[in-house]
Amino acid sequence: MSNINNHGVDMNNDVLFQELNCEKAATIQGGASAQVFTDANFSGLASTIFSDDIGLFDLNNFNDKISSIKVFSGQWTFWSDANYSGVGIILNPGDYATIPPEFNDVISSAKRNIK
Ligand SMILES: [Ca+2]
Ligand SMILES: [Ca+2]
Repeated sequence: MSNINNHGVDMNNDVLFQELNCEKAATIQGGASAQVFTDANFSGLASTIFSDDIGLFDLNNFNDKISSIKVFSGQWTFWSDANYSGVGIILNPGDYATIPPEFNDVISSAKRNIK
């Protein structure tokens, strides 16, 4: 009887610990998954992505203007055309002060492949 109870307490502690870790990670990133910039070196206008996909970067006319990218979490594909079509570049978490010339000022959509 007491063994069963102890096991239950341990499992609850594990779950609580995991939830706290997720909360902490979300606080550090502000819940954002990526950030895009109209100029190289994270300058110009910035737009923060909080969702898992952007069918078209139409907000503030980011379409065909993105020149640098920060990926905070997951693996993303940034596409040259709207709705995840055209040519794609796969980016893992990291800071990309510049992107390959063939993707500069052409990105129109993005989707997170892996969370
Ligand atoms: Ca640009
Ligand atoms: Ca485009």
